[in-house]
Amino acid sequence: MLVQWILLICSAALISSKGLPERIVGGQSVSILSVPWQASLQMYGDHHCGAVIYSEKIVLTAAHCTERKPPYMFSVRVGSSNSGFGGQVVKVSQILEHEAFGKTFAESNDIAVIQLQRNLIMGFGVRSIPLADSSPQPRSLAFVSGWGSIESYGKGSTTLLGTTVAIVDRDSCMSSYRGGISKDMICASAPGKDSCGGDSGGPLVSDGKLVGIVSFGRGCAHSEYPGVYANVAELKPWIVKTIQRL
Ligand code: 4AZ
Repeated sequence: MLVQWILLICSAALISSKGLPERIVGGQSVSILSVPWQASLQMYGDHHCGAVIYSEKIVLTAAHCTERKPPYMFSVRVGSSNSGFGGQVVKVSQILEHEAFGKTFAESNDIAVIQLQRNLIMGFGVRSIPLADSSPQPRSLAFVSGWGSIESYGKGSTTLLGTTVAIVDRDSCMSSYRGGISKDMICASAPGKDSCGGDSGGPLVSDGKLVGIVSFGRGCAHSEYPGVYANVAELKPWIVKTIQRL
């Protein structure tokens, strides 16, 4: 009887500690049904980075997630709130990274187009998202999601997390990063909230459009360093042209 009580108390403690709102960084659990364009880019079957569903055959991610690695190492999981099981898993057939990735700064043009071996079955929890045509205004709210760490240098989360951040104006982001921000980047932050390691390649969505792809930052939720994202509106001509080449 005593053993049962100890077990019960231990499991209750475990469950309640998992319920703490210390997710993505400063976020909460979200269902794939509310961010159905979110995908997990897997390397040898393990979550490696986020990705975004563009169409049945195409997902987008960050170039630093695929950097020079061959397609056979990768697959994509969609339609599941958990990065380790459920939904659909489809193998990658081709990866095209931005030719100017890492040219101006280490993370310039941090975007790659991924073609899948077979079509995704679209439906509940599996949907594409349109690309933004113009960059959102500073202070616009945007939602970022992923299976990344809940703190700087921490472990990834197996359940999907998300949080709301605000677009930061270019000049103030420039001064935070001492000029290392190019036009193909856009910054976003909120006190105690941020994307983090393992969220890279995932979506930043504002007003129903994909405005950013998680790229980098100094630490996570650091008050002086916003999260930096590939600026989808600026990169849209490259994305469209590259998909036509596939
Ligand atoms: C990373 O290492 C990473 N705070 C991604 C996003 C941010 C920081 C680090 C933004 O993948």
